[in-house]
Amino acid sequence: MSLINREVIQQYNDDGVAVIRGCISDHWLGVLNEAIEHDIRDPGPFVHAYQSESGKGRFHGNLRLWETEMRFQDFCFNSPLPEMAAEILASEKINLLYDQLFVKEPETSNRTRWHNDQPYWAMRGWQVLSFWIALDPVDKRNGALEFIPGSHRWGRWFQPEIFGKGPGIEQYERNPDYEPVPDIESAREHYEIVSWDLSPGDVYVFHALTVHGAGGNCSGDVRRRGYAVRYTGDDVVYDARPGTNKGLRSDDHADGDPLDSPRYPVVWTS
Ligand SMILES: O=C(O)CCC(=O)C(=O)O
Repeated sequence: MSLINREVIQQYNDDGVAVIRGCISDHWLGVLNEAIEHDIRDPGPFVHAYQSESGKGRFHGNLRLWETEMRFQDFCFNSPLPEMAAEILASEKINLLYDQLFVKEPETSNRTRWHNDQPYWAMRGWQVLSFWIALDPVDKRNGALEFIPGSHRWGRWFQPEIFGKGPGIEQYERNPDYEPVPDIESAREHYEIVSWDLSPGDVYVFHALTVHGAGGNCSGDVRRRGYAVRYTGDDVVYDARPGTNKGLRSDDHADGDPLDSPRYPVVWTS
């Protein structure tokens, strides 16, 4: 039986982004809630504590959480997401690329800059997506994600830039094949921009080249916890090009290698 309805898959293919309502069960939301609160109190090794731009609130980011926290690992491996990824990507197997946490507490004014994800990642291929899971009610006021539909097919790779300042956060190497991200925020009227309000358990699913960003959390009392899990399909291999996030590279892979390994485990096969 199919886990995803056909309209969602069609919209993902056409627009590079779709919403899956009620995707995550209460059981898994409970697991994630506990693991996230634990990570905020006692962060895993890849934490990036972005400085709050307003001096208020807190922007807590972390990645590769599943490698050290078994509750995240259980979710990334055993929730319905790997099989959903296989259906959406029409892939025979699914690898876990990595997972990432974005917590904007109330009054955290930091925007998430417009970007597309694939330039940050040491892999190439078309079959790569993210599920972004809402743990709180999300709307424009507290930092709902915004997307440019169809931008996954622009064929444009934008130079990665840091999301904020903070201890240990370094500028990215320049890659001459990348182009600077246009100033979309100042020219919003020239772009089609879509966004959806989410309830806890709803998910944005989007292609790795879809351009997206988010506002700050302007709410005085509603948190905005988003947990993203990135999966790849059959056509993806390791890519050693410059400009990617060093923390997401692997010392055990050479350019062109299949990802399959403890670092990028196969989490589903047909
Ligand atoms: O949650 C955010 O603010 C940003 C999320 C994002 O950029 C991503 O998941 O790729």
